[in-house]
Amino acid sequence: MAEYQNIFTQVQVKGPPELGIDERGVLTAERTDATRNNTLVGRLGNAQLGPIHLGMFGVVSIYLFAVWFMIVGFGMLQSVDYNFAEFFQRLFWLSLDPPLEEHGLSFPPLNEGGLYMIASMCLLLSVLSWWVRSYLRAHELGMGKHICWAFAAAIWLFLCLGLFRPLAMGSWSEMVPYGIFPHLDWTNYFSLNYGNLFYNPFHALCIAFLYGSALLFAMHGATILAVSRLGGDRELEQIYDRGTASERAALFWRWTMGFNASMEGIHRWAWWFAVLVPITGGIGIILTGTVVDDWRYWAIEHGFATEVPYSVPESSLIKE
Ligand code: 07D
Repeated sequence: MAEYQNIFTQVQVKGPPELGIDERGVLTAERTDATRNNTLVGRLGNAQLGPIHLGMFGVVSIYLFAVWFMIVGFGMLQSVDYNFAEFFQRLFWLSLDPPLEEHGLSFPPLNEGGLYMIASMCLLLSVLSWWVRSYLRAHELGMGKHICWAFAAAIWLFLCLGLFRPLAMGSWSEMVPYGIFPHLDWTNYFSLNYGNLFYNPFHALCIAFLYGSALLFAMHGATILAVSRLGGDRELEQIYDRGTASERAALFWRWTMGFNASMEGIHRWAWWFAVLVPITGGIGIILTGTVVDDWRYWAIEHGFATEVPYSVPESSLIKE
């Protein structure tokens, strides 16, 4: 059998399904027992689909997500007078909107944001249930909890946008509308309303970590692929017994930039960069409208922006 395999040459072994461990011997009942093999899926990852573990939190999460989805759908349908043709035609423009400003933090009538609030509670509980599920599944497998803490960082940003900032601003109307283009418009409006979010240093940090994550991912992915011919994709073995793959990969980076991350450390770099995207983002959102009303003026006050927006040559100025 070929030793070196890649996405194009991969040998897909088909045998009895691998059902996974069950250390406590009680939980297999909560997993589906149906498994399938799919060659196409096998080209992208593991060819075996399933078994999937649902458990109580999985069921709760999927159920509440479906309720959120249905409420948003019905809200949108109502906004076009239950006309299905118009619903599909204008789907990307439709939305279920947060309560009106006058309701502050009280519970509004159903058609003035009440429905939106019920949907939001379902979404929140659904996301939290999924988090618990990610924790419990990792625990069951004796894994570290890195995935669920990273997910928690994303939930932090989600909560900053939908719960903490609206609470701090004293109004549920600050929440984000559910709709494709309306949420984009909300984002744009948010930036314009608070003096251009680009001047918010936490938005800047958030972007730096986002782009940094992409760069690290590309560097790491490319490095491992480049040495997989020498077994570099067996990352664990390479950590405790650095073979020629790891040595070369490390040397490549020392040659090109004088420094190399370790085989283990690169994953910590990646984890922190990714996790810092929503952490810094959430801080930036919470500060907006609460501590800082206009980020551009804030930047001028703190000496890293000037009154004149752009430095343009005299000759290009339009003369009256
Ligand atoms: C949103 C939270 C976690 C999500 C969870 C999921 C479900 C439901 C539903 C599938 C993503 C729960 C929900 C399961 C799903 C279905 C049906 C994570 C989220 C738990 N920006 N900007 C960022 C750039 C500008 C603005 C972040 C770039 C303009 C606002 C990021 C540019 C304006 C906010 C980023 C740019 C503006 C942001 C998001 C360039 C006006 C935020 C990071 C090049 C358009 C958010 C501090 C992320 C933030 C945010 C990038 C420009 C406004 C780094 C590259 C100037 C209002 N912007 N932005 O991971 O954190 O989000 O800001 O122009 O709130 Mg920005």
